[in-house]
Amino acid sequence: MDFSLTEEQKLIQRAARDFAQNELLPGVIERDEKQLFPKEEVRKMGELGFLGMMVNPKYGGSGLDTLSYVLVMEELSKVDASSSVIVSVNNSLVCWGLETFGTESQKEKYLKKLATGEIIGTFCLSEPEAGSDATSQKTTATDKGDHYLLNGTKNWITNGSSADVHLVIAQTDKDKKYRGINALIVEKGSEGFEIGPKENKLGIRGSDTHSLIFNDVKVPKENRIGKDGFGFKFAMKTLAGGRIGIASQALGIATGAYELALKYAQERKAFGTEISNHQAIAFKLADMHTQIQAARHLVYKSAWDKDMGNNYDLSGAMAKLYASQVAMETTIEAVQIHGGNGFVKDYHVERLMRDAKITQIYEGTSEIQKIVISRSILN
Ligand code: COS
Repeated sequence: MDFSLTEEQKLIQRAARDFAQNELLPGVIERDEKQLFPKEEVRKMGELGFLGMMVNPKYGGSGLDTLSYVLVMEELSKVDASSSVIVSVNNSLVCWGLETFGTESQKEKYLKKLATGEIIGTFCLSEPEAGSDATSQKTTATDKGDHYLLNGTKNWITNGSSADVHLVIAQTDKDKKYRGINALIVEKGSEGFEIGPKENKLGIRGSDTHSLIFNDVKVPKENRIGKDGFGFKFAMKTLAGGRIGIASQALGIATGAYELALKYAQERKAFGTEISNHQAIAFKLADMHTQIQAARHLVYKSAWDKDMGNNYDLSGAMAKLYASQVAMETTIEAVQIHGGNGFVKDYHVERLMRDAKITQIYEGTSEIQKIVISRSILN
C-alpha cells in the first residue's frame, strides 16, 4: 500500500494550486455576488489541460489518471467551487461519457473540442419531476427513422447557456421503461432548442445553471450514444464517475475552509492570546482535520479503484456521501471560528459554506448515495 503521490501528480497538484491562487482567487467574490460565469478562467483552464484531463491525447486530452483529476478538482475547489463544477461536468460526465461510449466520428467531431476546452458541454438528465427518480423521464426522443424528434424540459443544467454540446437523456419507447431511454448529442443552436432563464442560486453562483427546453428538435440518429435503449445505463455509468468528481469538489471546499480557519485561529486574539490556544477552537480544528483526512482517503481510494479497473460504484458513492457531509460540517465550523468575520464575504468562508450544500444534492443526493451503498452491501 503506497499513500504517496508520484512526482507527476505533485506537479499537477502544484499547477492547479498556483492557478487557483493566482487566477481564480482575485475575482471570486465578485463572480459569486454578480453570478458571473468565469469565461476567461475557463479558457485558461482549457489551455492548462484541465478540461479533458483523462481523455486520450489522440483526442486532445491530457491522458492523466483519475487521481490527478481529483487533485486538480481539490485545489480548484479550495478557492472557487463554481469553476471546479464546470471542470467536473466537462471531464467526468461529458468527456468520459463520449470517450467511453461514443462512436469514432462522435469523438472526432465533439470530443476533441471538448477535451481541449475549445467548447464545453452539459449533461442533461434532471427534469422537473425526474431528479433522483431518474427513470421517470418525461422528455421524449421519438424515433423518426433517420432522426429523433426531441421534446421536453431539462432542469438545473450546469453550463446551460455556455455549452455548445449537450448530452440529453430522453425516453424513446415508454413501454420498455428505462430500457427505452436514449442519450443524444444535441448541438447549441439547433432549431427548437431554447435556453431558459438562469437560476438564482444559494451557492456555486459563478456557474450558469439553466433549464433547457426542446421543442421538436431534430437530432440525427448518428448522434445517439450507444445502442438503442442504452441511455439510462449510460447515465448511471457516467454518474458513477461523476460522483468521484463531486466528492473531490467537496473535499476541496472542506480543505479550503479548514485552511482559512486554521490561519485565522493563529492570528486572531481573544482573552489575551491567539484563539487557537483556546481548547474550544483547537478541538474544532482537530475534528476538522481528522474528518478531512478520512474523506480524502475515501475520495482517493475511489479514484484509485477507477484507475485500477475495479468497480467504483460503491467507493464513489461512499466518497461523495462522506466528503459532502464533511464539506458541510467543516464550512459551518470555519464560519464559527471566524466569528463575526465569518459572516462577511471578504473572509471567503461564508461562500464556501453556501457552496458546500450543493455537493450533498447534485449528481445524486446523499439519500441516493445511501441507496447505492446499501444495495451494494446487501447484495
Ligand atoms: N452502472 C451500470 N448500470 C446501472 C448502474 C450503474 N451504476 N446503476 C443502475 N444500473 C442499471 C441496473 O443494472 C438496471 O439495469 P438491468 O435491469 O439491465 O440490470 C437499470 O440500470 C435500472 O437500475 P435500478 O433498477 O437499480 O433503477 P432504480 O430506478 O431502482 O434507480 C438509482 C436506481 C436510485 C440508483 C438511480 O435512479 C439513481 O442513481 N438516481 C439518481 C440519479 C441522479 O444522480 N440524479 C441527479 C441528476 S444528475 S445532476
